[in-house]
Amino acid sequence: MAELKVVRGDIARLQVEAIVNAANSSLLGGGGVDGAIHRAAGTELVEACRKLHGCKTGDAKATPGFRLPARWIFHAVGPVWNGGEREEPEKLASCYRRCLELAREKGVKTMAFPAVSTGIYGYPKEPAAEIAVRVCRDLADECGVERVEFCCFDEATAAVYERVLGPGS
Ligand code: AR6
Repeated sequence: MAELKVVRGDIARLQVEAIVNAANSSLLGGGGVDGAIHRAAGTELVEACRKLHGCKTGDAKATPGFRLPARWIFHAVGPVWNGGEREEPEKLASCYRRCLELAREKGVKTMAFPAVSTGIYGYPKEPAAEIAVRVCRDLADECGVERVEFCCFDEATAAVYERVLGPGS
């Protein structure tokens, strides 16, 4: 069974094979975790992203990690929260699923996700964490992923993930 755990801090510094970026559909950078990843990876990242010609909501695309410790960055585009009736849960689940599929494609065994969509995009933290954990529990093993780290930037997000993951997380 894959290990699912909570870690605190800046995802750009994590020693895992792939980190996930909470991007927007242009893939050309932005604020939040996207800005932090672009700053840490260096300007080659935006050049690589430009060649991908954007990404639809619910999908994800891979680039190298450039100056990051991680070898890969999976750029996922989460939904903007609009009250929950516009397929936001399905689109968020699809982001996590696509990142696990990219992990399988690239042979990645250790990866980290930020809390996609829960910052600027406004998705409520608790239901977002429930989706993240459910999709990773369902698919990590079949995608060959042995460890998933949920990287939480703030204490409140970490507490939500710890609750959702249950004792021992
Ligand atoms: N490491 C880990 N988590 C972080 C970091 C970091 N360095 N920085 C912020 N977070 P957000 P979204 C957390 O807003 O809601 C960008 O402009 C943050 O506290 O980064 O998917 C993109 O270009 C929150 O819990 O992403 C898009 O336009 C989580 O990461 C838009 O924001 C996600 O917050 C995407 O919005």
